[in-house]
Amino acid sequence: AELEGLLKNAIGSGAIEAVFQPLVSASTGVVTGLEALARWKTATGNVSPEIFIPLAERCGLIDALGVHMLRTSIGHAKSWPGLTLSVNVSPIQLCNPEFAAQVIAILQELDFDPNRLTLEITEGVLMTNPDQARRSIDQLKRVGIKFALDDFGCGYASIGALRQFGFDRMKIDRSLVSALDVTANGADILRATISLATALQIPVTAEGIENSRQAAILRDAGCDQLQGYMLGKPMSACDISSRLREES
Ligand code: G
Ligand code: G
Ligand code: MN
Ligand code: NA
Repeated sequence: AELEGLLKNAIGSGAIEAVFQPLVSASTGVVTGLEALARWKTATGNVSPEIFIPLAERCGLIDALGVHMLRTSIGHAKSWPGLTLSVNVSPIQLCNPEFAAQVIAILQELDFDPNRLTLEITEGVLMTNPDQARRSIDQLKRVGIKFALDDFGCGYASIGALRQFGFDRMKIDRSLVSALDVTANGADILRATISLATALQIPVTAEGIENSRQAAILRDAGCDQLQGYMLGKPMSACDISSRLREES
């Protein structure tokens, strides 16, 4: 309960910040997009998003947190022209009938091209409230916003859901990528998964790339985009700007 009050204040006061992790072209190594990730720094240390995101979902603060993350990350992304911005969206937000209108209003207010925005969602919502999820997704896709199915391969997400909900991209969960280092058939599972998505003409991002062997396997298996500590850790907006200057 105490943490709940602190979280409410943190959202209101801007103490929750966005860091950004590079999304890199598998063929050229160039940064083509950024994923915003929420960070909460307190006087006594950082609180992990694995703690405060579920807390926000439980105590009714996730809508406010989500709006805050969209606003701040779009504010930064405006100074990175040509790059896409990916923002994680909680299933609870997607089930809020007001969500789509809120997102569209924020884009207009901040004058940000909807075609540059990707919303990342995990599959849970597609099972629990498919009708509202579909309404939100359809409304946002109509204005040009893209959708990525996050953490693919670690839950119940099906290739069918990718198509039914009109996902523009699939993100392979990092647990499948790290399995490459320990299991012999890990690469076969990944290749099969990626080729199914590719058959549906859905491009694939691999998450959690930590070494060049993983990068090579996933590139050769057909991923067009890679993400992970090897290609760039989540960084402050300022550090992203320096990295982009170095590359250009
Ligand atoms: O940044 P990190 O890898 O520690 O994130 C842990 C989890 O928190 C991931 O599942 C990530 O998707 C989630 N997460 C991080 N930032 C946000 C956010 O702004 N909104 C939502 N809904 N989830 C987030
Ligand atoms: O659920 P989602 O995919 O949004 O989670 C992103 C989380 O994954 C972030 O918290 C980020 O810090 C973490 N992450 C990103 N790249 C790597 C990586 O290469 N290795 C590991 N272990 N975690 C990563
Ligand atoms: Mn994500
Ligand atoms: Na993930």
